[in-house]
Amino acid sequence: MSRDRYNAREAEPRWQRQWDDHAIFTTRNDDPRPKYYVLEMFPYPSGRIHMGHVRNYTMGDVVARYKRARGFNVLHPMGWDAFGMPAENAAMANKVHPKAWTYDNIATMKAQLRSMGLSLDWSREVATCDPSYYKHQQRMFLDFLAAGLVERKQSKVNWDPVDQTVLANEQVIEGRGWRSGALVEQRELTQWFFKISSYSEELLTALDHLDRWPEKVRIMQRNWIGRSEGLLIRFALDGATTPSGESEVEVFTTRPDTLFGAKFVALSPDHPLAQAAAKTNPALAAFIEECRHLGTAQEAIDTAEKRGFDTGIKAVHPFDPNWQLPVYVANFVLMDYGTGAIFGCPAHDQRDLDFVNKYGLGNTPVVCPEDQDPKSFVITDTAYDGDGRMINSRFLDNMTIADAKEEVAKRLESTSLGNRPVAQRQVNYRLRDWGISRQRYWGCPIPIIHCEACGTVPVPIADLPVQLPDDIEFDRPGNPLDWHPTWRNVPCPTCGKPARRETDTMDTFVDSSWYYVRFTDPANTTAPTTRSAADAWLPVDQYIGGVEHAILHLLYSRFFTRAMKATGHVGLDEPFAGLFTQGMVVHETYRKPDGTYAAPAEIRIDVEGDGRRAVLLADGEPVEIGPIEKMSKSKRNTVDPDDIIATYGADTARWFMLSDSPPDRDVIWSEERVQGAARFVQRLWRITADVAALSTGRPATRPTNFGPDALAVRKAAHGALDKVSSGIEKLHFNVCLAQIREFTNSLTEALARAEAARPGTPSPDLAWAFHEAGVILISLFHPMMPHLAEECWAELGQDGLVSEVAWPQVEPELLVEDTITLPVQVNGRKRTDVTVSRNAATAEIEAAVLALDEVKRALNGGAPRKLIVVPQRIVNVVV
Ligand code: ANZ
Ligand code: ZN
Repeated sequence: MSRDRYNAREAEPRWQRQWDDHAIFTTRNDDPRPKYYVLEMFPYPSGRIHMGHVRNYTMGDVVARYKRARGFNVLHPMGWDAFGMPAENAAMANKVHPKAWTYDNIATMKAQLRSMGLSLDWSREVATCDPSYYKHQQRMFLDFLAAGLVERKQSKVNWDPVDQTVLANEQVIEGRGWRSGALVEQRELTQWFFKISSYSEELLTALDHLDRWPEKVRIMQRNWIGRSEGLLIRFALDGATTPSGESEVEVFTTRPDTLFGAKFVALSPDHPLAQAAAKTNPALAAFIEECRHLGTAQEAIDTAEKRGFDTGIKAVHPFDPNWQLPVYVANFVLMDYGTGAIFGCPAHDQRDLDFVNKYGLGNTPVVCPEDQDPKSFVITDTAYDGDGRMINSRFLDNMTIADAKEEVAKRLESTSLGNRPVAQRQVNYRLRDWGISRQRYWGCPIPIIHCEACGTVPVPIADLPVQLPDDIEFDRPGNPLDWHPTWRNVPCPTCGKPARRETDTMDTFVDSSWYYVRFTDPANTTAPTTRSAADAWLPVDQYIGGVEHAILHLLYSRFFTRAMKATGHVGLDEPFAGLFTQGMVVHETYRKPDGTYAAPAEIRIDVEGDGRRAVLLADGEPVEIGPIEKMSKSKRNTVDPDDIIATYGADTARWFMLSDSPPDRDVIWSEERVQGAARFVQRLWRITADVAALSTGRPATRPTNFGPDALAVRKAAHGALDKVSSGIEKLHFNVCLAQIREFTNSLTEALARAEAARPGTPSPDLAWAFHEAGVILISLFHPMMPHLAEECWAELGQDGLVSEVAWPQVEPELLVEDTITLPVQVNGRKRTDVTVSRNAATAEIEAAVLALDEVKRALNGGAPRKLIVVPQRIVNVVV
């Protein structure tokens, strides 16, 4: 062959230029073909792409290229989630402007993405830090505000004392700020909120219809929304024990059945009754102050030691006026859930049990598992929260939990305290409103002006965008916008008097909550969306990204779409019809004798017998091979996509990423396996050359008959085509790749056989079949290795670009693999063939033979004298 090695380094940029020159990935909104919107989660412009991006974007690209070949008008855009703290951190550390830092990173990463050969429509690129993007976000904030979906309220927030900013609960990890790692404090601040909690029920029930989402993600969202049905119960207080004659406290419970196991009532440290009691009780006041240092995050509260303080107040059991319960203030009771007060039933709630075991309040089990004897059933260290029958519960005894809940609810609903029922049913959600205020510079300014006379005044839409000032200093902690000499000073839009701008900017999760909508018409300068375009393109048919976004980003986007619908910007509720969460890219770690990590590029692996040994390239010192972990800078186990692309080419990297594991599992990066992928690239190149050589003499039109060799080649090709097509539809990429390898093997063998039998000139039907197989093979691997595919396509003498060619059509007849064709003889002479299932019973074969025209003619209406079936070989009819 003329060129026996495929040179990816030379070929890849050449094909990328071709695609660009022909703008073949630019998508038009007025294209009449059916639409398909495939989207990968857009990157944060951190500086360089990493292997996680390579994996994510390769998967999306396979889908995009496949759907395009299947005749869809495919939208496959890319942009930048470009606001956020790292740009400010870089500004503080390196004296570079966040904007310059961000746009430099975008330029670098865009070049890297281009080198991957992704079929993206770059004409729709957006960066969320661009005023042409955030202008519309500000507009929607104002629309949401007018629609009652935004609220300004005092709230307790997680305050990161190092970054000097508010953190969402989710940004607090084990009591520390997600970026700074500083211990989080609680502060009372006035913040802007999106009222996501108004949609709790809807966001929950709609999950049932997201049948192309992973079940695990739906479960996580369900838990996050956290719906619970329960009872609000008012406990009377013994007036003699309360600070100023308070007469009752209301609790929320999901387990009213356990009321007879109650041992105490507990209040949140922020509960008004706790506050009132603290006024005259300095020790209690000190305890409450201590609780303040715990974050507002659920996790911090769950993991902290359960502590309480006995207020001396006594509550009265709702079913027994002579039964008093001590009232504690406890650190595990949240003010913003339920009523901020609970009754504790230690036998059936672990927190309550930990609590009573600490304070010596004892426990009484009231639910007994079916397989236990109620007389001997005791609880010591582990609460029982399973099913069972009621015990120790007076009129509830022997009931199921469900019946007991109902009985308690009924009785308390019809008993009164004061002149209201003691209890009332209530549904609660864990989901809190979304606090979006951040005290940062590099974010979307909240378009509000504060006026002493008029209050909070929306910036008039005509004045948008409220643009970030460029001249900004990062010389002290806090919000740089607060220190700007002039930016905040503006006249009030309503009264004209001097007023000041809101200096908080929006949580960056807002930016990523609607970018997929903006992609449908990013050129619209007057409105966030063009309704016709948004409605035509949405929902995203296939969204692909990391499972780390399973809760927040996806939930916020689902809310945002609904809010955009309520304000007329889109016409649908659910933005992502199909969701796929890919696994991570993981790699071995290498530790030097001094405990520091070595990078993969710094070591060499020697294989000795069945063991592997790592040594430092520099000095041959041994290095310990550590566990396989997610690629991360801290463990230095990263591999730079640029290096891989430079060494092997993008196609090899893409192929490897898809080949080694199911796409939802982690893939272990292994240099040896990457080399395997690189060898396969060369193999495909050689096989293309062989196909080209052996198919030159093929007939111009499709032969009507194919001999067994040609038929076998065609069956292999169509079988692979069928399986790869359905594999891509199901995103089972690794299965597709295995199919392509298998097909390649069988084609290699067929080519070798043909070459051995008739060097250089196979029969015309076989030559035709080889060519067809070559076309199918290239089409099949094109979505994964597009550059190589273009090169092979040209080598095979095909016209145009394979990126623009239609997906081959399967011929279903060729998929019937489990049949066998037997010659049929009549009185010793072959008359015809019969095709039957390979494992057909003799009677079945006989029936099929008797139904053949040739045999019927020979029998002339009579029965055969003999009918002999030689299994797998031949059939003889004796007339
Ligand atoms: C008595 C009880 C007995 C409870 C028992 C549980 C088990 P979910 O399902 O998450 O809604 N609770 C109520 N308000 C609370 C607050 N502000 N802070 C901390 N805990 C609170 O949880 C509801 C249960 O959590 C309620 O039911 C209450 O304890 C507690 F065997 O009431 B339960
Ligand atoms: Zn005013």
